[in-house]
Amino acid sequence: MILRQAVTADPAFEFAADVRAGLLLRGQKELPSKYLYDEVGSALFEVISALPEYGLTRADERLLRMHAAGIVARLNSPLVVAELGSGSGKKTRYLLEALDRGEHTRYCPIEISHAALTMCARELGDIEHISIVGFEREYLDGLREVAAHRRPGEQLLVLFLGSTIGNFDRPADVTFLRSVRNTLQTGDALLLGTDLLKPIPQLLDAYDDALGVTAAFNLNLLARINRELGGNFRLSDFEHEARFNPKTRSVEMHLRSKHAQTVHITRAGLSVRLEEGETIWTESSHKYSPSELLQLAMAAGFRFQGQWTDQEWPFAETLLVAE
Ligand code: AVJ
Repeated sequence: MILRQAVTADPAFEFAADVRAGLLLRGQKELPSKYLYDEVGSALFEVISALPEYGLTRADERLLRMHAAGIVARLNSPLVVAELGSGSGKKTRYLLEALDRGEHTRYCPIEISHAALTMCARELGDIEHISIVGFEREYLDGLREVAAHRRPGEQLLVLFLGSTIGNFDRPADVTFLRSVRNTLQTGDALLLGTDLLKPIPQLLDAYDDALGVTAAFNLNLLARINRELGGNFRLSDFEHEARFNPKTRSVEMHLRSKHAQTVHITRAGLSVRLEEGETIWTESSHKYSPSELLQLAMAAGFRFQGQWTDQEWPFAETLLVAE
């Protein structure tokens, strides 16, 4: 793999600033969900994907396995593939293998996690007609760079799988997709994987599994603050909570303070008081309906090209083309 790294500001400084801003909010305290994915968090998410309660990743993979040929048939060649948040790269294999059309294809995973990029290069490095160029960047920065290096006549396919879009609040999801659209040329494609609405008890189980892996995934955010920013959170003073918010149609993860306490975070220069029962909101996972997805895509400047859904665990892959 060729690796392109960004020359960015000190990441610990940014983490500290975001933690400070989120914990000093006057109403609901919050922490950005992107910080759930350090090395421990990424490994825990891999375990979550294997849990019986969490059908999301398996549905995504099943759809790509069953329909890779059908999806690829709707794309032009030559093609460059950019993936926003490659994760382990496992499910992308089906698409990349289906792209064997007698020519070489560049695959550009874009990830802020170095660990994930390495994992993905190891997982996909053996596919013969594919060359991997990894971008250790924020999504839009990486995508701009991929777009800047495309060759004339190449179609760009952006993969945004695993329902990561669900972590954006509405309407930030439209804003984000619009920014993606604006880095593309007319005729470029976006394959969007989204989790669909399903019965609430099933959703709550998926985000509060019997083994407690999701609880560990959530609590790890506090452990990470302790490790990287010199915090003194006692993890046993907090409990994991998953809630369904009907207004936003999202599952929210929170960390509930079991009693009144004050926490210090040295490298964020911060002392925070939490009341008994008060929560820190750490993630939202929005659930979509197929018709809402179409509206979202249209509002962002795409037109509908095809959709594949899973019946066992309602989930959709939607292929969109930039207008
Ligand atoms: C990786 C963002 C799709 O929101 O379902 C899993 C992360 N959070 N369990 C999701 C997650 C709690 C996951 N995504």
